Amino acid sequence: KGEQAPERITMKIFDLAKTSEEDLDKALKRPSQKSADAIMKIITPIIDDVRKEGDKAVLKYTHKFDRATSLTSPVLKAPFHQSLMQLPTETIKAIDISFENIRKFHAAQKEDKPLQVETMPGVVCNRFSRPIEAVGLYVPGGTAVLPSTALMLGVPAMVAGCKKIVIASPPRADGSVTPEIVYVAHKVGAESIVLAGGAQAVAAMAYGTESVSKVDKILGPGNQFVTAAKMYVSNDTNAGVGIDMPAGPSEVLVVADKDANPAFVASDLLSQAEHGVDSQVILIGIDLSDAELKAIEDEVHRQAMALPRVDIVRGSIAHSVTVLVKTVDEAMRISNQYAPEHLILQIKDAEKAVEQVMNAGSVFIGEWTPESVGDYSAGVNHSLPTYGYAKQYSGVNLGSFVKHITSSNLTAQGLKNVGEAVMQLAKVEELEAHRRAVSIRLEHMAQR
Ligand code: HSO
Ligand code: ZN
Repeated sequence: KGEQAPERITMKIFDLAKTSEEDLDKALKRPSQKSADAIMKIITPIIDDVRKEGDKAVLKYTHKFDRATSLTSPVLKAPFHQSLMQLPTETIKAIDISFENIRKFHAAQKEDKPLQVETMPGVVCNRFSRPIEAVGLYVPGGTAVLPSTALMLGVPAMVAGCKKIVIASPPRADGSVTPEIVYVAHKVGAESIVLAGGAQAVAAMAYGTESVSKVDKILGPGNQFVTAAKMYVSNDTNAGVGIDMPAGPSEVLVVADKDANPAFVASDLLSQAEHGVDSQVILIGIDLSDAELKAIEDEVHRQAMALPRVDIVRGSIAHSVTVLVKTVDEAMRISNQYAPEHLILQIKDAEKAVEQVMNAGSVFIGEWTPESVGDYSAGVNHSLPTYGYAKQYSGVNLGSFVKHITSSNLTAQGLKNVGEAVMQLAKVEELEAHRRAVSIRLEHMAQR
């Protein structure tokens, strides 16, 4: 009796022409998450505990959840000792190249001069930006260490000029931090590394503890507990902390036509599928013959079987789908409806199709642009809206680390020009003091 052949790793297929709008919606639904209530019940006591007990509570949870029982302080303060960032030269080189590309792209997003508009003669409106003073960057641990996330959050924070950069990441069981993360923290000028993960890390940065600095904004992806904790603290006016966006499992949507290389297409699908069992990957095939579709499917199975994380891939492929369409327009309509975190266009005239992109976190154009280049080194950010939030959120960018402040500056003539409108509206709203703040000045002018 021979060994049983492994179950084929393949995505469910839907033909747009034979699928109702409703069934398509169902097929493209993201895998459901644990109920928000259940998660809140778990994290609320943890957050309360950290707020009241500070370091002691943070350590307690780190000992428990990360099994780092030898840890005696939840914080590593800069300057970080050289011995904590010992890395092979090729790793240093890779981080340095990526750092520089990410720095360049985010530095170009700086608005070097304030925006100024004279809306009426003598009425000048300005907008300028200032860095958020203290930011907390959450770098997930979990099934993979992600120093690239430290780069994607730390570099723009540094470029924006944030005074205090705090990085939080769950420690390894021996209580140490991954040297790659320490090296990135050092490069971006981080003030400290909080050796904690989950809701306890978020709470520590939101409220501050004896040794963890309180921050003004918390950014970064994380599991459902981290996301829920970010939501919780951002709703607590006592914390006075902002967040970037709700984060969900990673996802990619690949649009491929007849000319696409099946091996490339499969490799892109799998590079997202390996993130976690809750990840989702979507293939939209444009006008593919049975043989062309089969070539992609064969590649998905063959390449998946050779991956170290094949078990995770099995999980994510189980709720991933292929949708067959006839035209680019159909493909783009579905993509916009799905609003993928990553959109890969492996089609002829890919650049032209970009004009039709309405909802997506980041787009990868043409066959030589795998998503991995954006995950690590091209310069674009990989901290992106998932779960359909690309409909209303941008990915992390320089703007995520600054506030925009407006100012107005009127001359006497300017106040004469706009004053009447102000007084009228103040009257409508029955706010007499507002009206008088203008009239008192106009009268003063008339008396001179
Ligand atoms: N694709 C992930 C980011 C990442 N990939 C980190 C590798 N490391 C979510 O956008
Ligand atoms: Zn990735």
